[in-house]
Amino acid sequence: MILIGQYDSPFTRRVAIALKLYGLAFEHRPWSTFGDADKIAPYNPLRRVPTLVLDDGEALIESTAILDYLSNTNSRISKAFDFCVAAENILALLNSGLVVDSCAGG
Ligand SMILES: N[C@@H](CCC(=O)N[C@@H](CS)C(=O)NCC(=O)O)C(=O)O
Repeated sequence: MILIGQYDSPFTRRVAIALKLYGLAFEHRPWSTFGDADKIAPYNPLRRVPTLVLDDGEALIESTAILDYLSNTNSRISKAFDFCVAAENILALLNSGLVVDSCAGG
């Protein structure tokens, strides 16, 4: 796989982090959407990053869609991600005050 995009892009970073966590090997092409737009164009006509080029040549765009793809094709680790997302949602609910933590304050 080839990950196109510089790590100053938070969207590229989240894909790179997911690839690392999944233990997936990838080549990194730190191309800029400004200076390297012509290099990105053959893979993504929108010239945006991140773009993830799969081994069969198919190019995925939009970090959320890329993360979905990685999650769906790597089920063992995605369970850990699902757990983290669930934990984050619970914390967000507790922080919102909509749910009272019965353990808090004794
Ligand atoms: N919704 C997109 C956002 C990606 C994005 O905004 N990428 C910026 C770099 S951080 C980009 O490609 N900008 C160049 C452009 O839009 O032409 C995603 O999650 O992948």
